[in-house]
Amino acid sequence: MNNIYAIIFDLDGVICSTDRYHYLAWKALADRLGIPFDEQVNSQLRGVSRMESLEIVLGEHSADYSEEQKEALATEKNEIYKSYLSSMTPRDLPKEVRMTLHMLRQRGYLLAIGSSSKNTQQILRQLGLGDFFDAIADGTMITKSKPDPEVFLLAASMLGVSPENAIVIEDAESGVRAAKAGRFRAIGIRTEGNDPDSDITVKNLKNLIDIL
Ligand code: B16
Ligand code: MG
Repeated sequence: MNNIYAIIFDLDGVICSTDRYHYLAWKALADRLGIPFDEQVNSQLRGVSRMESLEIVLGEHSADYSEEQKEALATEKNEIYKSYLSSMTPRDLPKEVRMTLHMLRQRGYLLAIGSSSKNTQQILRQLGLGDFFDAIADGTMITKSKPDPEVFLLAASMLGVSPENAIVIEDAESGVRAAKAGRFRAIGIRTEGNDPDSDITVKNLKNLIDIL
């Protein structure tokens, strides 16, 4: 691809499968509250911040809880989520992800993370990627989460590149929309179908090697 110097990766669902842990943690909270929760609701939470996710999970029950109670519920979910994270090791980094990252680095691309997650640093450390990326923009540094482009624009400015010279890799609709809103090119990772908003859709991260 012409004029691409940097690649910004989403974390959850692209670099690692923490999306499963998010699902299990939200499910445990929803079950305790007696609120129905399934994979369909979970798919709406991809790329969305913790508090916005809670609103989606609570749905019509949102008005039953004060802001203070909602903070406590989000903390409860995060504690369950972190108990899953604590067992992650570098072995949880898929081989093709490791290989792709190293090949892209060898080809001279700047590599960054653009994630809504406030747990980004811990996840990267546990996967053995704590020092790997040239820049990390995450949920602790932004005020608006995806589909707002803030996190990707921040990653690009940390790298010192313009959006038109960077490409965003995303698994979530909200993330692809965020990339397009920031005027980045976007590659969607999908196991089924094409993402209508992304410029290209690939099934696996390793397919990037053939495209870039
Ligand atoms: P946390 P990404 C996102 O990560 C997840 O996809 C989303 O499900 C989660 O609610 C959000 O991070 C916030 O995560 O509770 O750890 O701060 O896909 O942007 O890497
Ligand atoms: Mg994601």
